[in-house]
Order: sequence, then structure tokens, then C-alpha cells
Amino acid sequence: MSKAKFPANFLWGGAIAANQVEGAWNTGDKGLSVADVISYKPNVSNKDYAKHAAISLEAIKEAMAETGTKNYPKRRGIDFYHHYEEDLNLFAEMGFKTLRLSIAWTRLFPTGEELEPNEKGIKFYTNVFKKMQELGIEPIVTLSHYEMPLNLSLKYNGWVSRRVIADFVRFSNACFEYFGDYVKYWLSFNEIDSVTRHPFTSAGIIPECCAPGKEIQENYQALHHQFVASALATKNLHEKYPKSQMGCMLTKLTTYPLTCNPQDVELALKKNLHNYFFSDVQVKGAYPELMKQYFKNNNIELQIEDSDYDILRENTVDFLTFSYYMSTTASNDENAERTPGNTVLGVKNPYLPSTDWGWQIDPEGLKISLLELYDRYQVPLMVVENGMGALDKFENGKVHDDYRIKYFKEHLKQMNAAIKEGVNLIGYTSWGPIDLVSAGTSQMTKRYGFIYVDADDEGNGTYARYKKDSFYWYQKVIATNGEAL
Ligand code: BGP
Repeated sequence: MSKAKFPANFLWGGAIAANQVEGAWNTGDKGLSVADVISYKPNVSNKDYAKHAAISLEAIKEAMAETGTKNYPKRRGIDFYHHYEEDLNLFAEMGFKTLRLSIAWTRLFPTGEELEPNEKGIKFYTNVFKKMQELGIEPIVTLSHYEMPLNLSLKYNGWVSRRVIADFVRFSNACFEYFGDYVKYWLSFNEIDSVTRHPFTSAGIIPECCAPGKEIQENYQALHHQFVASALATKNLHEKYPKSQMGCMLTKLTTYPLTCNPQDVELALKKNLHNYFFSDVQVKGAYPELMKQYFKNNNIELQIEDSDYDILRENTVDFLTFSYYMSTTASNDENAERTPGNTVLGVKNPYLPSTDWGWQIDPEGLKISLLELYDRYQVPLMVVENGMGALDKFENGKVHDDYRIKYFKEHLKQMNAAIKEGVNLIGYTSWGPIDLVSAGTSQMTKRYGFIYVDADDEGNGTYARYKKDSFYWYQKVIATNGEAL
């Protein structure tokens, strides 16, 4: 393969989320978010995560009465709240052109229902954006990344209620008003498709509060409200800041048939079409016909107002972003070996190795995903999450993470191959450029970073930052615009 060549101005960087890094869960008048009540249970595998995340009212009550952070790792994160200058300096040292980060809704609107934003929250993010501007790091901001106000979840069963649209629009308007001069790229919902996999973290849905037997319908109802909210935010952004752009964010779950048995092919196709449903609505502005029929066939009746269709059609996103960690495989054979992965239980692909957490490593799948997405939508693409959760060995202030370098190298090469075949890819932000608390397992020791954070699963440690071998490797990749791959 000839030398890698990326477009000039390619946005190299990393991605973090407020609830996994900030900590300071009750500082600055911040309210409780859904992430703050997710407890850490040692040895919860990804396979059990969906169950674990389907929280009960009793568990929420217990969490609300608890004032500590020991059992609730997302309350402490990596204390980015107090370390942000140091961390941004480290990102700048790596040469980051961009950083994807999210704004905690509860720092601005502690219960989600206030009419005016909390000044302390505005101040914190203003400081962060000012520092980024100083360092020449372009922000990509996710408005909602698994951190909706817990109050909205308890009072209205989260996004199931239509009224939450107005709360979100007020929040997003405040973000545009206060941070619009610093931010050009916005994303509405992180992995919007995840409502159907982990409804609580993604949409504040508490299973006990759903109408009996209607959980699936209510998940899709919540999703519809998020679609409308995202479109309204897009509308407001375009009106106020015509040069700014809104993107959608999808978990790219590229699925292969395990065999060429047409039944397996059909199953894989259906899974892929379901994955595209979420981006179809946001990029093309309409519900796909097959999805409408799927709802009918499954007695899923959604409350959709006539004007919603116009809102969706008239306010499509400007670009599409996605997370890519692995591919999955589908089979009709009930006995086929299963493997866990990003809350998706797929069939084991015999051609692929796996990470310490059983996620199948498939760099070529990234290229396939890019080709498929670009061919389908013809809008600029960004890979906004990709990386390898691993058990790192920290010795004498160093981590020799050659496995991570290998993972990234192979993925970036495939990304470059897709660009050479014509895909308009404008940026790449690796997931967790600094170690952070895992979304799925709440572990600290599932590490993704180029930067090591001295903290363990129970929160013990100095929280000092150390550069891993991969730090210097990524620095070189960015400095050469990918040529040093
Ligand atoms: C995505 C989420 C991230 C992130 C990542 C890795 O689904 O958007 O928030 O954490 O997956 O998952 P995990 O933390 O479970 O390893």
C-alpha cells in the first residue's frame, strides 16, 4: 500500500463525554443525571450490561440517598472538572486539531426544568472552550451523551414524554447562545440508536414506569421525541449560526452473515437496515417505509404529530458521525457461539480476534462501514469514536501499549483506503484519548487512553496523568497528517 494520505485540514483528535470524565458530580450546583445513579458492580460483563442498565426505582432511590462516589464511578470520572487545563494541554501536545466533548445537561439545568441556565455551569464550559481556543483545538460538542437530568427521568419517564422536547430545546438554545462563538460542529444525541438497547442511560426510561407490555413501543416513542428534538435544535442552530453545523451520531453496527445461507444473509441485511433506520431519519428526513411497516407488524403505535414530519424533513443534519469498535455477525443457528460487544450480543466471527472484553477487532469493517455510509448518504462523515478497551500494565510511570498502537494503525490504514476510494471523511476522534470511566461497565480499568490515569475501579489512586507509548505514536501520526502510519 502506498503512503497514507489524508485531506489537508483533516480533523485529528479524540472524544470524551462529560459523565465519564468530569466527576465533580455535585459541584457548581450540578443536578443529578442518569449517569450519577449507575452503580459499579465488579465483574458485570458486557453481556449483562443491558440488564444492569435497566435500572429499578429502588436502585435509583438507593443511589440518591448515597452521597459518596465509591460505588458510583461516573460521579468521580477522572476529575476532568479540576484537571481540564492539564488534560487539554496534553491533547495539544499530541497535536490534536479537535476534541469531541459533551456538555452535562445537569450543569446548565440541574433538574432540566429551570427556565434559565445555571451560571456556574456556563462559566465552567466557557473556561473549557476558551482554553481550547487558545490551544487551537476545534470543539465538536455532543449535546446529549448519556447524561439527561435524573429529575426528567423520574418525573416523566425521560424521553417517553413529549414535554422533554421543550426542555431539551431550551438546553440546546442555551448552549448555542453561550458557546456558539466557540463551537462550529455540534452533535445532538450520542448513539441515538442506543435507546433500543439501554433505554435508561440513553433516554432516562425506567422499565417499571412504562405501560406494561409496551416497553418496546415506549422506547421507539422516546426515540421519536429525540428525532424531533434533534431536528428542532438543528433548525435553531442554522437560524442563529448559519455557519455552524449539526451532525447525527450513530453506533455503526456493521453485520455480516455467518454463512452464505440466504437465511443468514437476510438476517444480516435486516440488522443492517435497522441500523440505517436511525441515520435515515436524521440525514434523509423521513421514516423509511420498511420501518413503518415493521411498526405496524409489531403493534408499535407511535404518537406522531403531523407537523413532526415537516420538522424532520426540513431540518436534516449537515454531516454524519458514528462510533465504530467492531463488526458483528448474524446467524440463524441457535447454537452458534456468541460474543459480547458494545451491548450487542453477536455471533462469533471465526476470522476475527477479540479484545480483553470480547469485542471483535475488525479494521476492514471500518472501511466497509465508511463505503456503505458514504454511498448511502453522500454527506461528510466523521468517525467520532473508535478504540480498544484493554487491561494496561502500568510500571514505573510507563505503559507499553503496542496492542493499542496496532489496533489504531490497522483502523487508520483502512480509513485511509476508504478515503482513497472516494469517501468524504473529514475527521477522526479516537474514543477516550485519556483513560476514563467505561460507559458500559463503569470500570476504570477498561482503558482506552493514550494517557494513563492513576485510578482504579474503586476510585483509589493519585489521578496523576502519564503518557503511554501510544501517546508518542499518535503525536507522530498527527504531525505527519497520517503519513507516519
Ligand atoms: C460508546 C459510548 C461511549 C463509550 C464507548 C465504549 O457506546 O458512546 O460513551 O464509553 O461506547 O464503551 P465502553 O465504555 O462500555 O467500553
